[in-house]
Amino acid sequence: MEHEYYMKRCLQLAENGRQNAKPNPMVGAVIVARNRIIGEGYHVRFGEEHAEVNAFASVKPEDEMLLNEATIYVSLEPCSHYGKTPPCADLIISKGIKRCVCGCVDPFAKVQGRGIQRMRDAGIEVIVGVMEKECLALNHRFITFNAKHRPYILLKWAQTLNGFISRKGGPLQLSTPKTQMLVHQLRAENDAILVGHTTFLSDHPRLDVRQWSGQNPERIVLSPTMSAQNARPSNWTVAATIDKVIAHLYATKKQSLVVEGGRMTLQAFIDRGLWDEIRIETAPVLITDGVPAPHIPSDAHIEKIESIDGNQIITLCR
Ligand code: AOF
Ligand code: ZN
Repeated sequence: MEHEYYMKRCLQLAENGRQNAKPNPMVGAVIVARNRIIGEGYHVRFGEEHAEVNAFASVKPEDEMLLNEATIYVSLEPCSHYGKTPPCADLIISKGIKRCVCGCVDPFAKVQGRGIQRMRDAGIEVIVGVMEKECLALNHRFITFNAKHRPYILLKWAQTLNGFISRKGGPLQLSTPKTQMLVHQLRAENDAILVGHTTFLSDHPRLDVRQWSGQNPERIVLSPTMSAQNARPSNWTVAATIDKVIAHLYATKKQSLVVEGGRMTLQAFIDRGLWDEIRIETAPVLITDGVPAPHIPSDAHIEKIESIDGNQIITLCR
């Protein structure tokens, strides 16, 4: 319980890095001695100090003598490599810390348990996996990218109550102004976005973030026939197969991909098992005929159900 209490504080602190830490993970750290927090910090910005460094910097001079009886809580395993900053595991060892409680292992190839091992070798008691699910979820894009060597993939579609995603040959407005704005927020949070060429040609989607602040994701149209020259607007990426898209995104360090349709494209991702999350918006609308929604994969489970402006948003995970 005590561990969970302080780990919750780490998660709260980590959250402050949401805008600026990426592509690094959001990380929070708390130093505790004699049932009191004597230092805390988070990873503020990519390229700058890690959470642990900021936590140690916040310890008051009069509390420094408590470090050798202190526990440091970190939402992610302390790093063991020289990146833009020196290894946090070494810093923790040099400060004489007694115990380290980590939320989860860092799957980044240069770390992967080496930070934990290095602290154990130095005689520090290390506990791993406190609030692990929450710590992994906080950085789901970073974690998936490093653990699975591909971007985190979110499939999303909107459907009628009777399961159609569009009319045959005609538009169908299912999102509400608010859910539409949330789609723009989602785009701003992700690195790339993809549609199939039928959707691209019929809907002329902009797939930008005009209703939210932030950067547009890389926009990709999946097409076996289209060339980069006839893709308009021209700043889209054109790709012939799904595997090439995934390899391209991994090589260019894009940690996440949103697939916005249409049916064939979504189904192709599902059939290949290439998905981490599926978000379905169901509007209380009935039509008689249309394009049916993709099949929900059998290993999906319901993570969350929300109701926004009368539409139901169901999030599925595996
Ligand atoms: C930590 N604490 O607060 C964070 C960690 O290039 P660098 O030096 O910033 O290192 C980036 C890597 O360090 C990143 O990929 C991840 O493995 C780890 N992030 N580690 O000990 C932190 N943000
Ligand atoms: Zn570090």
